[in-house]
Amino acid sequence: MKYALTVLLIALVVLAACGPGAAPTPTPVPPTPTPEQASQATQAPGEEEVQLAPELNVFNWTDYIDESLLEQYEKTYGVKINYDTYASNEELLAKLQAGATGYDVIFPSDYMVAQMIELGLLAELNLDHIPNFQYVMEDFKDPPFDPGNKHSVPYQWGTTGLAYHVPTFGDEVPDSWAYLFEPDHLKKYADKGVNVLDDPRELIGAALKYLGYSVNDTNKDHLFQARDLILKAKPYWKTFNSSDYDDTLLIPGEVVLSHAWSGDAFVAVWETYDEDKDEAIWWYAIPKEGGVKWVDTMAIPASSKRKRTAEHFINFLLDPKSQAAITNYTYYASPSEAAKQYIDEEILNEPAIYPPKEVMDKLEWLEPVGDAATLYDQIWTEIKSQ
Ligand code: SPD
Repeated sequence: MKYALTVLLIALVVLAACGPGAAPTPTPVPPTPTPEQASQATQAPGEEEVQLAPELNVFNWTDYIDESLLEQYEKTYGVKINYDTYASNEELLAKLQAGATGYDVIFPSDYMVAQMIELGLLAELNLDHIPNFQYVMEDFKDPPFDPGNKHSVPYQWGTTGLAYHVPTFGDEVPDSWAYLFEPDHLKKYADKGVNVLDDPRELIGAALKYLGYSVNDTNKDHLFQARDLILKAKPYWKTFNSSDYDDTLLIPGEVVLSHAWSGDAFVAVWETYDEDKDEAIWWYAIPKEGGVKWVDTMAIPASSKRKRTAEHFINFLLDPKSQAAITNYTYYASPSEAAKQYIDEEILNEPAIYPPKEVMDKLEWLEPVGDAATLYDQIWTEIKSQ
């Protein structure tokens, strides 16, 4: 009984303390500043003042920028760039879907932009914050994969074809996907090494194109034919590599033929050029059946907390001089018209880098394949596991 009375007394005291007259005065807690609010306003001479975050996390394809640009940005604007790389669109998507929330600027390709928009993974851009967009060629504005450039602006573009070791092929130009898929061709040089891109849409797309279908085909029978073609050729291939094949396979001569993106192929062309004989050791061919043309873009993940700084950095990379520096380093083509004046003449005039219209017309952009994506995934798993 004594115990019950004590409990009652304590309860009454507590209730009284919580009553309206005794409410504790809350101490005001200031809202946590976003990284941009926490920063200082920064500007370069002649530029509008912008509130920039102290750091920016950038996630790009491997070997896809002249890194002196990163230093230049850091020095001019006082923003530290944390730079990380990936080797395929699928790797980028998997990271974002697994909940990686730290990235502020990413570089998805055309079809992946559409896929990411649908999944709600991209932030909307304010193009007023990206004035260098005005220099982008009309052909690269308002693309079907992102109408109105609401979520992306172009970074660099190129084609996919075959890089080949000229001394091995002599006068023969491997100008057909048959060189990558037909055992009769492969038998002649497979012992010297053949590499294919470790990229599902690119490899399945090339096989589809060789079979006379679209690189975006979703027909099950056609896709199984492409799978069978790949599985027959696979024993002749040495490597699946799309991250550093130019430096580790082409330049040191570890392979003599490679499924390749134009710029990576030209890194090998220029790095191995025989100055004395004025002869190329590596060259690049776009197969006569056609294939893939692509554009990689700059976008901001929906989860970014530094959107204004990300737009500022994207604008910096779209500056005509930055674009030219990137092209002069990567050998990929720039979508910036105004960059042309700063791009090396030999790059600008190289038809294998800036192909003429009749070649471009034979190539297709990769597009999202909708529900067939699951079938592409299954086929890719089968290809990689056999
Ligand atoms: N080393 C940089 C390669 C970037 C290539 N992106 C190509 C995407 C084509 N689907």
